[in-house]
Amino acid sequence: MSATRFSESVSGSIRDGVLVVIIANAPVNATSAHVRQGLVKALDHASAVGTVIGVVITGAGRTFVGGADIREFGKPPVEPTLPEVMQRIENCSKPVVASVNGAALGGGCEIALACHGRVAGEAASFGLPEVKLGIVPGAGGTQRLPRLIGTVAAIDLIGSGRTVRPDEAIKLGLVDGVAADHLAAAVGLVHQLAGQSQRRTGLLDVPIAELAAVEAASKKVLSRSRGQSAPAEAVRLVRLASERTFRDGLAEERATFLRLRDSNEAAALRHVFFAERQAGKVDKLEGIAPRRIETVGIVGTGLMGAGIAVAALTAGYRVVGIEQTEDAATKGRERIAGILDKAVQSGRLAATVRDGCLARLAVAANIGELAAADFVIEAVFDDLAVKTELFQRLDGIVRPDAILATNTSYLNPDEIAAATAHPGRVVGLHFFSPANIMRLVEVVDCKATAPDVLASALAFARKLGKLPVVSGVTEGFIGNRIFSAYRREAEFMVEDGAAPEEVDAALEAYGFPMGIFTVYDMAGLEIAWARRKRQAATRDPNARYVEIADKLCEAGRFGRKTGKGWYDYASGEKAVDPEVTALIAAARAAKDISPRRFTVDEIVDRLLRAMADEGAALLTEGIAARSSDIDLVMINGYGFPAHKGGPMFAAETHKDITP
Ligand code: T1G
Repeated sequence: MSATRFSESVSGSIRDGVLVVIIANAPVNATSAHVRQGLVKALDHASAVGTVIGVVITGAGRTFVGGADIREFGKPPVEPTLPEVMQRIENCSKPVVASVNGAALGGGCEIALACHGRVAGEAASFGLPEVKLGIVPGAGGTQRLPRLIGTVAAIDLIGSGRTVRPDEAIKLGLVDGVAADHLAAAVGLVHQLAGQSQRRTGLLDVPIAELAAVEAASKKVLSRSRGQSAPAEAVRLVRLASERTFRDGLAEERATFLRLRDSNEAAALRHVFFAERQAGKVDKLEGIAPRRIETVGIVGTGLMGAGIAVAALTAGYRVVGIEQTEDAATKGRERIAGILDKAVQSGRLAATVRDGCLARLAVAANIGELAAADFVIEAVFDDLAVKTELFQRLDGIVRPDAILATNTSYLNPDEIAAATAHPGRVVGLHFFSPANIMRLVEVVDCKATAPDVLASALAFARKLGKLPVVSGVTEGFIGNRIFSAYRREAEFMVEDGAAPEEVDAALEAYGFPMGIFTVYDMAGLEIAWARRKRQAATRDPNARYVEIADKLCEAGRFGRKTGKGWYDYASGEKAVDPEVTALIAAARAAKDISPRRFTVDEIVDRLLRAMADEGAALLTEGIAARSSDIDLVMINGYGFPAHKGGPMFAAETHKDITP
């Protein structure tokens, strides 16, 4: 049957007396203005044509509807608004059924909720992830979802922004059926509903829920919101659904959505959303195909190597781990198996997947086992001679087209590459520990790295589910270089009068999970101390240098692991240590510094400015390709609060930062 076009992205055709409406708005069928206009025209058409008994709405391609068009936010609204479309669907005199072929997210899920019935295909997923964008659902989601699945489940889904697959959706009552041929099932459901009074979601009563369960669900969402306002607003709106009329609830939801949409928090999270999709895009790699990778070699199966091995195994690769002795190899395999077992115990991994991973894992003491590897990552002690010697040995073992990746944090990978037979096949892959959990990987584009090797490293990182950010070669790459600047500025302020606990409190109030001195104590002070001692001979004598951290190390205060660092941990919790307070006072006196007070705003402004200035230098030097990459590194590797957008975004929008 020929299709009727209702707009550039919405068309329909008749199937068994049902108007099947297809939304085709690449890449994710976002509800752009022409989608909304097309849907209204299709509903008008269905209502006007007597032989049409009802409507099915479905999406073209892999997505049902990926949500409102985020790029339209902040622009003047174009009629019809999404809430108006939902009302037209829900109030349609003929049955409207959603045939959910893929992701139904945000406004996409709200379209499904406004329909009189919902059938999920096997590839369907449902979610209201608006809180991840700093907003709340704005087209009825907070008011319709609890009417279908209850208040507690709705608080969980909308407060967390997580998605559900068909099996959970049907259990929750979110869909009426799951079918491989969801379109045929949806047409069938229209026939079942035709001629009856429609089950309008908005007119359903919210099922009564136990207050204790509602409170517990609310508390769980709020405990994770760490400084963000959207999750709390989402919970408030869902709970309102059982307290106010549908009309009042919709009005309150819309007002809250519009207020949050224009907030700094939402702007920051939208920035992060688009930044993540830009990261890892490298112009010079246009048209460059990555090499085939099936077997991954990992030299060193300590904490870092084992984490990388688990990430590669769960991504489906075959992994050959290498250690120096049989005993170390056995321990390495046990370490990897232990991480996989923990993932199974926590429900994050199916036991069958774990078994498949172990079947694809070999850990040996014979480095010759790497002959078959397509991609080898070294995760050995961070020493230039050790890594260089290893790569020289690998030159004689692996195939010429195999890729060698160094996981160094601070060494210069160009020097490692230069010592090998094929520098073009060397690339940096700086994982963040634990490598099986942390999303961020800095992919280091060395001077000699061949384009297809860089493309292969990026493809490998993506297949691991990582967030790859390309960095040029500089000490500490993007993240650690900015972290060093951040640490220096914090220590300047401590030497000038701020207490470490004041700096940490200011950072935690801003949204960091932990302040820098607490992080320092967790990571261990000795690492930076070793680097400062290494750099002492070449340090600029005229540059300000704070010796307080050195004094702490000289006193054996290396942080939490030694029970003392910037704080004291005798009680098990961090506590201000009078010895440190005295040590800081002595350091100030030695430089005739009269301590002064710092406000919280000044502490935050100075640290944001230090990070942003270092980020600007990285852009000027061509180490970072774009400022949003720098934001992603600091958010995903160093705890910078995502709802502040990252240091570069915050510097641009933070009104009080001193120029
Ligand atoms: N608006 C505009 N562009 C979008 C978009 C959206 N909602 N979603 C994705 N894109 C772009 C993305 O920037 C990228 O562009 C391309 O599509 C492919 O994306 C009223 C107000 C749907 C699961 O939060 O989760 O509805 O880089 O790489 O891996 O209550 O995109 O190619 O130029 O992610 O296949 C709520 C966001 C919006 C879902 C597909 N919806 N999107 O993943 O592709 S607010 C969301 C996603 C809302 C209502 C409220 C994913 C996806 P480019 P991609 P993918």
